[in-house]
Amino acid sequence: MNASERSEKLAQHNLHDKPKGLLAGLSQRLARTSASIVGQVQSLLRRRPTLDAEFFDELEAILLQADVGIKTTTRLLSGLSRNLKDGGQGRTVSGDDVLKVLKDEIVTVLGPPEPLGEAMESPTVIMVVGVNGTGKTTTVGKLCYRFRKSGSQVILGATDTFRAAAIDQLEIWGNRAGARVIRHEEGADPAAVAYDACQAAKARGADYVILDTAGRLHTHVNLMRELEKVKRVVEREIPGAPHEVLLALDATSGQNGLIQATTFKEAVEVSGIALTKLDGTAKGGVILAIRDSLGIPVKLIGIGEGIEDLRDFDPNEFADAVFQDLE
Ligand SMILES: Nc1nc2c(ncn2[C@@H]2O[C@H](COP(=O)(O)OP(=O)(O)O)[C@@H](O)[C@H]2O)c(=O)[nH]1
Ligand SMILES: [Mg+2]
Repeated sequence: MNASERSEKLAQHNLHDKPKGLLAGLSQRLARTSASIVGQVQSLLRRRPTLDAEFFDELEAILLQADVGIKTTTRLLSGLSRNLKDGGQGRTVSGDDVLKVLKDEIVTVLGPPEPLGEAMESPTVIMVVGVNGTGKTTTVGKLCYRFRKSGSQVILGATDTFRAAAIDQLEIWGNRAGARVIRHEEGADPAAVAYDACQAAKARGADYVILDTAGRLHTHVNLMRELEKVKRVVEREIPGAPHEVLLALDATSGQNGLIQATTFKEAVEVSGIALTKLDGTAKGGVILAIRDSLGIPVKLIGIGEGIEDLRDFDPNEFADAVFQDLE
């Protein structure tokens, strides 16, 4: 292959395969959410092409089913009727118009993308918190891999010392991604692990420290106290840290997840949400409820169990993937 062939191939790859491939990949992972919102609205439009009160009642039910939540659903419905001119009552509009307006309203509710917090001076410290099984360790592993791929040095802290298996699980991710894991024995003080992780990062000039925390303790109060203590140690050891407190929320947990978010938000000032398992759920509408009712931005989305199945959350890209049939 000569130089011009090579550059043509590269251009084709960049122009066509890559962006389309990425979006297609995301659409595929969000297919269940797409079916539960766009698919259902399309079928409603076939049954009720007139935007009467019954139409809006049924639309409300569809959005609530997809876990959009009552507050956000109300906001979407009023945006929709406002934008479909005469209040939408009794008018026949094209189904594509309705879907386009709904998509725009969704993008508006989601707001602009919010990047992960970064330190002015390395290391950046990221704490990942959340209840058991929400995907904390997996998210730590994926994030670590992403940073490693861009050439950064990462230290992982096994601050979930509640079970030995949790420490081993993090070690496996560390090995896969190529990062050192700071670990103590089962039952050790998590704040001591956090301290050592910060020291190791400073000594080695690492770019990132990611702390995997516990999700279960004997009591909820103990868990919150433990997280607060870890946070205090990090604050003391590294100026400006933690630069990000990410709450791992399972997208399939619905309104329950929102209640969890509130308690973590109070204890450790959650700065962003990693919404996991979006690939397995028809209830991805919860992403709208989170933004509108908690005021915490979703920064990352988990779309599979693999090491590369993590994306920055970009509201436009998300809406494009959910509404892909419209393009
Ligand atoms: N399908 C899917 N599974 C996920 C995702 N994130 C995590 N999981 C799975 O959820 C389970 C619990 O994850 P884990 O990281 O151990 O949760 P933790 O207890 O919060 O640390 C594991 O089986 C993961 O493979 C995701 O984005 N998509
Ligand atoms: Mg874990």
